[in-house]
Amino acid sequence: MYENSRLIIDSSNPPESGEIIWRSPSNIAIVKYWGKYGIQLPKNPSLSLTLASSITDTRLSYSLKAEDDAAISLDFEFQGEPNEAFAKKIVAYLESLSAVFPFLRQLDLKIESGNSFPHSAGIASSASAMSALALCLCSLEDRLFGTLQDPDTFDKKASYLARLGSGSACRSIYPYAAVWGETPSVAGSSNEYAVCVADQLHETFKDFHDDILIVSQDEKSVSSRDGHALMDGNPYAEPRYAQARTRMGLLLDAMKAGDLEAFGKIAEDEALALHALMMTSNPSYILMRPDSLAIIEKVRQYRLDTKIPLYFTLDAGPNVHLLYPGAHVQDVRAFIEQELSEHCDSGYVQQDWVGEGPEEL
Ligand code: 2P0
Repeated sequence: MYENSRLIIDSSNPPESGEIIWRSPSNIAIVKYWGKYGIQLPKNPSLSLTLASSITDTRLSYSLKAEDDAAISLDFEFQGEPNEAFAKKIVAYLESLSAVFPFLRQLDLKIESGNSFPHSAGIASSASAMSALALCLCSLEDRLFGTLQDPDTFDKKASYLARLGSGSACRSIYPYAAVWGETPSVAGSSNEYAVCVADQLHETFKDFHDDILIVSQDEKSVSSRDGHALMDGNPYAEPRYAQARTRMGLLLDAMKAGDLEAFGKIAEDEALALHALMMTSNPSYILMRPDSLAIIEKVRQYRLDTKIPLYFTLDAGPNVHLLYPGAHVQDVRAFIEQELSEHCDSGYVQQDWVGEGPEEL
């Protein structure tokens, strides 16, 4: 879609060396992406809230290679240290983009990346990391060729590139909320990239919290990549995709109206549907832990007792995300401290909230 053989540096007019830094957040899906085809193309549309405190900072430094060769030249550091495993993945990713960014082979690149949260905590680090890298690459293209001056064009390309790295990353490009995947509910929606739906949100969802209860920091028994692949043999796959399409319309209606009850019901139903799909895969697997269930039961009881609109969602892991409007932050934080942190690994809670999206530093 974005192949462009003209993006080649004219070596008779070499660019100066430079660096680009982007800070990009994670996101939490409310309607979930689970099941894909091709290169991270989704089987159903998804909607996420863009987070603020769970972020990756990525610095891309570049200079023209002294000697022309066709290899990707990359020096990579994660949290201040070389990381071979990540470096390999990033080289493979950059190689896969050679028709989109042919100039990458002309440069010596250094990428330094770091997260605001522990890498292994099960917070979607691929979303913040891949979106930050995609944004750096788009800024580099624009700096070298001036081809991405229009902000919408820039964001769309960054979202497309982030998706090629990790599906859910394409939603992190935008403030407040994004929709990825074709849906009649959002004009211009696409399977190739996400679009921003901030202008469709009731104000409630712009001052909205997501406190992430870290139940376990152990590595997951089944990766998201393998989990997506298992959807291909899942007997519930087709009804699930239809369910997600229906819920997308209902969720957008609820979020436009500021209907927290309808929003919360869809959020919880989606979380449990995601984990039901894992349990009904072949082989089946369970990523929730007993503490995840204990938290869910306490949240539902707390809502009944207090009428405070506190809801949960889950990512592909045991951690529980608590969703609630900013007006209730004091009550909910006290509840977490008194009742829920005992279910967390070393009492660890990552406080997060809906934010304004990535920024160039
Ligand atoms: C989501 N998740 O919508 C869903 C819900 C987790 C649960 O997308 O293979 O890291 O890179 O496309 O995006 C996690 O999977 O998978 C995910 P790839 P990704 O956020």
